[in-house]
Amino acid sequence: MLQQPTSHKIDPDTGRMENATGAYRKRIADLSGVYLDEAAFLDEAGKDPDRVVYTVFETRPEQERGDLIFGTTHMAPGRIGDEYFLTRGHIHATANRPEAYTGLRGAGLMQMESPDGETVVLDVKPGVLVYVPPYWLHRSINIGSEPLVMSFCYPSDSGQDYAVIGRSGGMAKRIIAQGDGWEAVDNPTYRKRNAEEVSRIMETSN
Ligand code: S6P
Ligand code: ZN
Repeated sequence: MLQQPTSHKIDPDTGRMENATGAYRKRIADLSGVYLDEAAFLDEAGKDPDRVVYTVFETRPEQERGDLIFGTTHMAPGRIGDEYFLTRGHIHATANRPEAYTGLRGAGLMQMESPDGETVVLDVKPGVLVYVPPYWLHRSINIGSEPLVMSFCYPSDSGQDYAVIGRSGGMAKRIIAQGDGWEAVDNPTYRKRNAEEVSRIMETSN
């Protein structure tokens, strides 16, 4: 049976998307191990573990294949030590599935990493669409002083693999505050994926 076309008003201030089929929040306490400065993390988590770092509204379709999942991410401004608030980051579980993000409010970055460790960091801001190609790990970062709101859209059979980042000790770079701007510095806990790990990722495609 055919699905009916739908329309989804998005509030660029809050990221709220009408007619979403789901929503979830990530609080500071949910993000253990994501940030480099563990002492600063424990300090912030101790002050207010329920502080919301980001909220995702999404619409998941009825069809598991050949359809689109779309929604919004709203991320508060903030830092853990020198590191800006960020999403957990992942690669799509079926790794050759892409994604498109469009900035709606605020100033953000999309940090992308290829399986063999190349980093590309692109601005996400109102009027800018960032394309995350197949096979790239991705995470978004709020480098501004107001909320970052983005919309996203990706194939419904993508899935998310979060463990890939944990296994390599984080992503290759950390985005930290530097003067009035930001800087990408080497992540001291990063371990580059070996050839076998890279080919295992490349094989998770169909
Ligand atoms: C899913 C897509 C977004 C993120 C969201 C939160 O493929 O990239 O919906 O899930 O921005 O990020 P994360 O890394 O915590 O899932
Ligand atoms: Zn994704």
